[in-house]
Amino acid sequence: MPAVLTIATTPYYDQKPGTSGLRKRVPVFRQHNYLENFVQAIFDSIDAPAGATLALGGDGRYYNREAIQIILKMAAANGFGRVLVGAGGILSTPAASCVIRKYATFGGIILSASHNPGGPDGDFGIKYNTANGGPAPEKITESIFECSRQISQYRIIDAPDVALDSIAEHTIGKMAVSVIDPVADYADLMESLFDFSAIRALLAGGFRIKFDAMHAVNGPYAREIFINRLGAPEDSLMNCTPLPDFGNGHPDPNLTYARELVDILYGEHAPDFGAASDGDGDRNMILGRHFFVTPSDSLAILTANAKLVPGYRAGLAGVARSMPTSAAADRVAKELGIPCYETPTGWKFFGNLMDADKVTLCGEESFGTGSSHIREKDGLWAVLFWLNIIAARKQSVEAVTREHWAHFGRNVYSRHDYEAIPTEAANSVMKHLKDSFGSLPGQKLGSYTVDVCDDFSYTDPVDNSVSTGQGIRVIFTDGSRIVFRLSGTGTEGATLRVYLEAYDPDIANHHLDAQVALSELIVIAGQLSELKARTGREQPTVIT
Ligand code: G16
Repeated sequence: MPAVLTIATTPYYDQKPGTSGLRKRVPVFRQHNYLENFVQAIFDSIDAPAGATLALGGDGRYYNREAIQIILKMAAANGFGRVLVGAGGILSTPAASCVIRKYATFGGIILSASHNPGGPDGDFGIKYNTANGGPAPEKITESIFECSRQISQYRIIDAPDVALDSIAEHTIGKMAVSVIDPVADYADLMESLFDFSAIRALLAGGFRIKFDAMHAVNGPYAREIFINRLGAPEDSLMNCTPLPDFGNGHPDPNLTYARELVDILYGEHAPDFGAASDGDGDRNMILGRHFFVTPSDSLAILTANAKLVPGYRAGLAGVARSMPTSAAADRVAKELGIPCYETPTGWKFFGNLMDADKVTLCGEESFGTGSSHIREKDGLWAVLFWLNIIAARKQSVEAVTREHWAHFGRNVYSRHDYEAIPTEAANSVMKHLKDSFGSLPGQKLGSYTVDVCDDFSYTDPVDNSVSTGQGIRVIFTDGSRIVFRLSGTGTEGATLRVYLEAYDPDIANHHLDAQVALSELIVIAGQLSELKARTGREQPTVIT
């Protein structure tokens, strides 16, 4: 039996999990004992019973394989009885959530920095998900952080690496390691929710799709679902070979970073439908021919059309969106007579609502949509949901969206990101805004009048936990909003996000480009925040 080693270590004081786990540059993770400290802090916090089962996998980015081996040996030394690990160390984030739930594991560790670039100088990340399949709630992430600050030793088994490339059973010490097919369970779950025969008929009838996996984890999942199970032709896929550095790309499915796909969908002879997903497969972008669907609208449209999808035909318990996400879904919920919840940014806030059967669908402006089938957002699920709607309605993406706006009005929406600005400059913008709270209400700014402004806080309706400081809202009397928030997922300086939303019921304006329709609010946001003067930035880095 290989020896269990107890290794002395000293804390790093920067292991505070952000919006979704600990994300740092690879060189940071490769510091002496850095990963080991954090993994031991997870094990010390979660109090798993001896013999418990853990799920483990990652998005295949640089350092994934090394990290998986370390975690396996540490899990064995910390008393786990079995680890289910995806072959090659691969599990997309939604597939990991699916595996945790299907096999009722105690929890899971997911290795990913999501949409952030990878490679030797790129980003790496690690997060812990609980037995419901969702990201650990704040009380666990805070306890992990506390443990990481006090750590003095970690446990690891002195054993050779496990062969991960084929499906097999192994052991490390007394612990079993089951190398599982990373795709099959997830693909089966998708097939159980959507009308695959209707989608197959749509594709066979000449409806052309293009799915861009951005050289990230969803490549093999897309191949199994679109090609093998739905019969799509091979040229429906692009960038579907996962690479540890994502082909030097930035695997974030938006109009800036998924440019190659956007150019195809806006080019001549464009396919009917385009979609992309991110590094770990949980985000999605939906495009029609020469048409972009904002994630906020996407949530609203899925909610309005859920009855067309077998898995949701019985109706929705409710819907939830993060605070900066537009209120388009609220209008649908009102018409359907179901509740709509507004949570802070971060998928972890939806978990309690789903576990308590208060909501079925959830979404965020940050290209995340999902449902209670798992406890993570789910990129391919959103793509299949759209294809199912199109197969049932026999309309284009654009026609579905325009009909939606004609019925509910349009919540014109955009997000402007100012990435990698100095932290002090970003904090000074936020402080300046908070200092103006007293004087803003009632002020007339162009054609808008400020109604209320606040720093969003949320009381979870299930466990009554309170989360404060979740973003500054300036809400106008007509319901239009500007939200200012600092990202919790960046790894360099600070990223300031400015979210802009204006409601327009008038169909005569629905053809307008969002930047044009929002131009007055964009100017007001600049004036209110003094952003240019305080950060020196003239333009956003990314507009979505
Ligand atoms: C994560 C969270 C999302 C959140 C997003 C953006 O996504 O899971 O809930 O909306 O970050 O967060 P922020 O605005 O703080 O950067 P992912 O895809 O990175 O895991």
